[in-house]
Amino acid sequence: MKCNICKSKGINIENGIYNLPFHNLKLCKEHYKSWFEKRVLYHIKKYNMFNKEDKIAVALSGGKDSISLLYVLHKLGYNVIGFHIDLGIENFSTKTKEKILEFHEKTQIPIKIYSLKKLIGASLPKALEYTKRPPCSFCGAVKRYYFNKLSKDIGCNIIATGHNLDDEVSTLLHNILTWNIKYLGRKYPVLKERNNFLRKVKPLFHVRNIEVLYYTQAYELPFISTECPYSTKSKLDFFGNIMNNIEKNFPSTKLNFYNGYLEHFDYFSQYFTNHTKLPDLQNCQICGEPTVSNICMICTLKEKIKGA
Ligand code: Q46
Ligand code: ZN
Ligand code: ZN
Repeated sequence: MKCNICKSKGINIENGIYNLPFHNLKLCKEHYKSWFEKRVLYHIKKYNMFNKEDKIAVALSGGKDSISLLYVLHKLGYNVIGFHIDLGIENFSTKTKEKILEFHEKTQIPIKIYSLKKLIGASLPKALEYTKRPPCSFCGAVKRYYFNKLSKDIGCNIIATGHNLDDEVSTLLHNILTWNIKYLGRKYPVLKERNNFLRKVKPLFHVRNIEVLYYTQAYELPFISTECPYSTKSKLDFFGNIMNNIEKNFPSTKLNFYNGYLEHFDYFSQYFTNHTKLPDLQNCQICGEPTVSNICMICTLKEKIKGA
């Protein structure tokens, strides 16, 4: 195989050639890096996600996607900071934190690590005893609250997450099959700021899983590859496998499927706005964050934990 740009030769990725059949491209390591970075930049600009004056908080889970996102945005010269919440899940959280610190040592990119135990008075496993919500739904709500609040506290105005094309198409397929208009009307790669919620963006929405993995390999970026013990990814993996099978027979289906959604987004968004009454938001009387009731879910939880 030869790099399409510089014509250097290799047999496979170990020999420095990245084969990207879905783009009809073969690239050496250096050209892969610049190709990846240019594409991310192109989509940031095309969707008007942010610019060099913005301060961007990257929600870091420690996995390959969020690690790559933080790295690529930093390489592109954006003002970024990584945010991680240590959930206190035995083994898993310690290993994740170690990888994030290793990444920081290697790259010197600024990272803030917060401990859930310090923030709410309990680790995730302990806090789950105070709720009936499924672990990931509860954990997602807690992280959303703190990413929003803590990012603002240190002057960030954008939150970026590492969702990639494979994540997006498997959730899209699932939500089309269930006609979940609430999802279809709101999952654009840019979710505008409103009511004290920061703007949220997904700069890797067009990048395949494998391309993100290649990027971490090209720069030898450390990341955690074990799954969180509470993960319920199996359902999404099921839809992801369906998409992989379709793509095998009909290359580029994933990208076309997602681009089709983006083209029709205004239609879904209009439909959603016309048919759904979003609850009025107010500021929590304790912490000031947006909420549907007088006291937000986190402040209520903290009170429960304190009183236990
Ligand atoms: S950390 Fe939290 Fe994930 Fe673990 S409990 Fe679920 S949501 S799987 S990204
Ligand atoms: Zn090359
Ligand atoms: Zn509150």
